[in-house]
Amino acid sequence: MDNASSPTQAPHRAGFACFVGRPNAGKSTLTNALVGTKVAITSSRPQTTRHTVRGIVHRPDAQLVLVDTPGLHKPRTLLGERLNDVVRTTWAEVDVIGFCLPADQKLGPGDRFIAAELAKIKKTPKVAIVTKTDLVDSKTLAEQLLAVDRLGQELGIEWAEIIPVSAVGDKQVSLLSDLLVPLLPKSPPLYPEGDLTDEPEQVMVAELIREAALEGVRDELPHSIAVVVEEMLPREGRPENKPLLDIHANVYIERPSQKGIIIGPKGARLKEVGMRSRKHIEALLGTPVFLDLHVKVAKDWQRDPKQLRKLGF
Ligand SMILES: Nc1nc2c(ncn2[C@@H]2O[C@H](COP(=O)(O)OP(=O)(O)OP(=O)(O)O)[C@@H](O)[C@H]2O)c(=O)[nH]1
Ligand SMILES: [Mg+2]
Repeated sequence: MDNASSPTQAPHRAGFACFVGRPNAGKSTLTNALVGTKVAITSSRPQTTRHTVRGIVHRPDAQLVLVDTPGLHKPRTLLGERLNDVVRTTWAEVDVIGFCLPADQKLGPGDRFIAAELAKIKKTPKVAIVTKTDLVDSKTLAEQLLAVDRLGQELGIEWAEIIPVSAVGDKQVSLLSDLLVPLLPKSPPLYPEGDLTDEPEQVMVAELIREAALEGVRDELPHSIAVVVEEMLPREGRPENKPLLDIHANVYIERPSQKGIIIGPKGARLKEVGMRSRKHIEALLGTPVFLDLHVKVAKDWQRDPKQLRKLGF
């Protein structure tokens, strides 16, 4: 009898865990920390994630598929409504839900709203994850853990676990995966070994450009930015050992007045965005890249069903 079938060894498990929480709670950063690679873009602006991103954690005993979702919030646009729908559909389909609450902010109406929604889903185990613990002292953290426990009691949610983590400080991240695995069903792996995400390359590239474009912009502008990769083609006539990938992408904004901000004086900002994202894209694809960025206006795309469809929502 080989080891795999010995009765003392736990059966292999595989399944889906989704992270939910309000915008900026640290869901995508935690997803990346667990996977060990950047599969989801992150930023200090709320509502960075706009579609579900799957990150895959491979372990000898289990395959944990993390589904990072957009932050759930009060929708102000059609895009916002679409994002919230995506989140709700996702949590109906997963084996375990990880509810992310930042340690550095008192529980607010946004968290209560999500918790009340989660309370309606009876069958799925829920783990409360207090994120960003590196930002607070131990007293504040203890108070937050108690508050989360009380929130569960108030709403009739029985947390399978309450766990504090820091994705940036790498505290308790692997413990979190240890706690999630037993909540998954017994199953062989669902994805091939080595796959870290099922995101198409073109989407990953667009997201890396959007991440770079988000840096340093303020107010409403982050929400107005969308990126679409139009074409990715190997440059013809290059020697085999010196390939170059041409990437053409459009950066969309909502109003002509935003164009100047994105492009910057003499194109300096757009150039910076190109340089910064190109580094990440080259690391992702493992090949030198020529990145051609164009800024275009898609008028009020967040509210326009036709434009939303064109941009992939
Ligand atoms: N200090 C600290 N900062 C963190 C930690 N996790 C996330 N952050 C920061 O919090 C901000 C938001 O992180 P994200 O991972 O993008 O948050 P999110 O929940 O995915 O946000 P949305 O996609 O907008 O819903 C970023 O600036 C992160 O760097 C952490 O463990 N410690
Ligand atoms: Mg996110």
